Amino acid sequence: MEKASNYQELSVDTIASRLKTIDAVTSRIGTDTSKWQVKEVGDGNLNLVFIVEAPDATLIVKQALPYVRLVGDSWPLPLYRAYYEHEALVRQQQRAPGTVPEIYYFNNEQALIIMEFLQPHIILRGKLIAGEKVANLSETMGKFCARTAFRGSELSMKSADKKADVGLFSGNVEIPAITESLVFTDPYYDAEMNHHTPELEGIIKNIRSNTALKNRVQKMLMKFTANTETMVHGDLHSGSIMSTDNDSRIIDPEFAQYGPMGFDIGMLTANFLMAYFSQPGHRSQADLSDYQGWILATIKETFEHFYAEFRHLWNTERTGMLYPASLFEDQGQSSAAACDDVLDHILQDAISICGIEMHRRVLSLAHNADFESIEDTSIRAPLEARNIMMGAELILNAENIKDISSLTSMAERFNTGEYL
Ligand code: SR1
Ligand code: MG
Repeated sequence: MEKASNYQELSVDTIASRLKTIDAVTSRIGTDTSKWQVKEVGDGNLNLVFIVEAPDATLIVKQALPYVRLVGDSWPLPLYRAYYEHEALVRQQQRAPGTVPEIYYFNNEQALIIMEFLQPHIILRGKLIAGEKVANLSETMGKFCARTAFRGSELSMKSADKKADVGLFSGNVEIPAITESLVFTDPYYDAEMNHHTPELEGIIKNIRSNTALKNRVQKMLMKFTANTETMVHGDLHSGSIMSTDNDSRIIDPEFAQYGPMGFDIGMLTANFLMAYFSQPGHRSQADLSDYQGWILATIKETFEHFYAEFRHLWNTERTGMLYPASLFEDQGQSSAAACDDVLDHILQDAISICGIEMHRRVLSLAHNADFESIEDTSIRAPLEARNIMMGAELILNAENIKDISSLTSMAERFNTGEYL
């Protein structure tokens, strides 16, 4: 890795002069910079993101900042994270082809990735808030989670390659540290940067005084840091998915690391559930139950696609050292029960992660627009309370939730609960 000593932050005004000599750029959008239109559109918590539009093509230019954008330069963050994001994109493209943007150019020193502009895709979270359905979403996401989980693990990879990759990604220290504190720890005490809707005070006090719950969450954190089953996206929420009415792509894997196979699908489920619980703040009774039903069906179908694809890969691509055919098929014995067992273990982790993610988005620093955009806190707070209560149930009773229908039925029950 190069040292980021000559790093210079891009701006709308400097982008043309900075990019005009890069072949990967000019071969796509030409050399006449007077025809380039540049907009900064980054609305995430960490980076600069520019759209550079020219008559024949448009590019996305993403540059890491040396600090957390959401907080400011009081929270420095290493630029080397762009290196890991690029490495993660390369692996995701190999493991789940066609689901991530094509990369055109990477510059480590400038922490810069230039990639495909997805059009007419928009951030999925916006669609969920607007009540728009996305066809094929569950299939894309279920297959993405299954393919990246399976193909990044020693079910598929050669052990030496996988261990080398774990070693490589273990150099990315600061980004997992954000997840370790903001997701797993800060929600459960009065951490400095936390904030929450004032009406939730009583519920939050109960959550933070529940030692059984904190014990469970810390146990999951121990797994998150020690278990390197596969390369996870690491931040698979609805702001990391871009969709049209029938196509979805996955972006922004800068939180990638080796971790539990259930991490991504668990975090994704939490974000679908938060979209579900927040719906009464976004639409009238007339189309509420239809849209909420679609979200729950999406969760269920995402898992169905995940299971089907994982089983398919198990039967066709099990080339790693785990559960080798020599122990099963070559002996004339089925490995189907072993696969079911692995899937049960993934579901258990996913359920716990799901509950924890549901908590952190209303208790910790980085909230989501699903709830935050409901301005009237007397409407927002009871919906967030349902989300918090279900999150606690998921964390405390993960092992009793044996299938995804139990989880969606539970969501319907909490969706009518009054907790304030
Ligand atoms: C300080 S970063 C806060 C959050 O933004 C990212 O998208 C991750 O979700 C992280 O936890
Ligand atoms: Mg992000």
